[in-house]
Amino acid sequence: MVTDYGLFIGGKWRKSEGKRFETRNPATGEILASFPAATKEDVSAAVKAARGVFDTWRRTPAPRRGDLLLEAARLFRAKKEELARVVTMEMGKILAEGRGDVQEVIDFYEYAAGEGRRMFGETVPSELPNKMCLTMRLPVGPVGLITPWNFPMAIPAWKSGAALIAGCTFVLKPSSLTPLCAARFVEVLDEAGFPPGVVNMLTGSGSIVGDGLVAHPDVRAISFTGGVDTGRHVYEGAAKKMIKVGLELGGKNPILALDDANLDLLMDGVMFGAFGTAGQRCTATSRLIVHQKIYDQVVDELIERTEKLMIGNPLDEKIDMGPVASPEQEEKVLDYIAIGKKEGDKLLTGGEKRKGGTYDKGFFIEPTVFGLDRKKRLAQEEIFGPVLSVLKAKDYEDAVAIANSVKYGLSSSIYTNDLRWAFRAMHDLEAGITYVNAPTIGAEVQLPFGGTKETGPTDTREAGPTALEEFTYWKTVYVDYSGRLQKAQIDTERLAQG
Ligand code: UN1
Repeated sequence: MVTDYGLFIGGKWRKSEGKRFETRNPATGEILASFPAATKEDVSAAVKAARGVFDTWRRTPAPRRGDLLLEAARLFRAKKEELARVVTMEMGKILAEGRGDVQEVIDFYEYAAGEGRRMFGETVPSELPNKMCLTMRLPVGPVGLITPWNFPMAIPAWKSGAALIAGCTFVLKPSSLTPLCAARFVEVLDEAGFPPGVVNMLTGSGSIVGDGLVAHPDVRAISFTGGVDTGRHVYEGAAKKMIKVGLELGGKNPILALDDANLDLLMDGVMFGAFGTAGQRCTATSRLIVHQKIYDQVVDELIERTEKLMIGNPLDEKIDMGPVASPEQEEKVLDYIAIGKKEGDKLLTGGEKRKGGTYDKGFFIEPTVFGLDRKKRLAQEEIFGPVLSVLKAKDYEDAVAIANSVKYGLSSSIYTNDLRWAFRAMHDLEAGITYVNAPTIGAEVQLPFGGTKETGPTDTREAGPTALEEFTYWKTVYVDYSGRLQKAQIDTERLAQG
């Protein structure tokens, strides 16, 4: 049965005048649900609802806001299996990863709830007597959250959990490939008991809903995860209004394999990093940079392991890798594979769309490995699919130079047993995250997540204690209890003279 969803505005599912669209299972082609493409009027209504309740929500004590987040986390835990299946059916990641997606929601909501009892500011001495100073965080206002399809519950949770605990109300605009995940996510928040208007969701296009949120005068921050071009567009729009913006825009994440690495550990990490979620993570390992001494051995092992991966319907627990998420994704990845073949990059394994039988119903691409030169397009551009490039490095310095030769800087990794290289890599790799002896994926919610270079501005970080920065501003307070006018900088001179 296909559910016809509405838009979630002011605590109710509402009808829209907008055209409807459907969401499908990328493994089977089955239609899962239908949604309206919100109109400009819907955007105004959702922001109005978020603005209307903002003062009540910001005045709700943060620990009490935290209670609601904890209640949501409890409900997510109770529904974990059911929601994981929705993630797998709508997005195509294997069930174990669907469960991981929902677990990340639980983890972050629990973590963010605790922030409600911290959210520390500082007390600072004044230069004048009987006067003190302090700093505190205040919520910026209603915010817009624009989320991608690859972590269709976890990323809405990172953004909304931080916004809610900070005291912001929000309008979520999920990717049009995964509106069902977002709707199920929002249903849980509704059940947890957030006051009407605190949580709102609009499905629809980037040009109407996304741009509409960015431009709306009452939306006071935007958090966006997605591609660089859209991110730049969001950044420009946000600059016009002088609002906060958090951007997380992808990566070309390397694993550096030094000649002393534990090869089994390395191979386990590479397989998970490159082909987990069919390579559709911002943090996916898309380059393997190998020391020349172990290059041939690593390539042989890589081909052997890649060819053993089972591709198929991700609901089947035996399957290692599901489909890519949509026909557009499939076309993009196959185009990159064609570029690789044309530019003379050495195709080591894979490189084809899987055909025949049930494969014809979905978007299945073989896990693919190319051996190539650092300057080639496949070694530079984000592919967002199951395509790994292997590059040969002369030594540590050369490996770092290759790693840093791209425009992105999200995640990175080094496999070595030599502390000297491990510690140097922490400083040398231009990336927001560096793993030692672990692949480029697998970030935990209690730590900052984000990148450098064109992955996004470095002043915001999702997750961890830094998550609050996206949705709050600092208020500085001076309290003068001397009972007379004291002049900073001016009276100070008199005081110094005694
Ligand atoms: C993303 O791909 O945008 O670190 C997020 C990881 C996940 C989150 C990825 N926990 O791979």
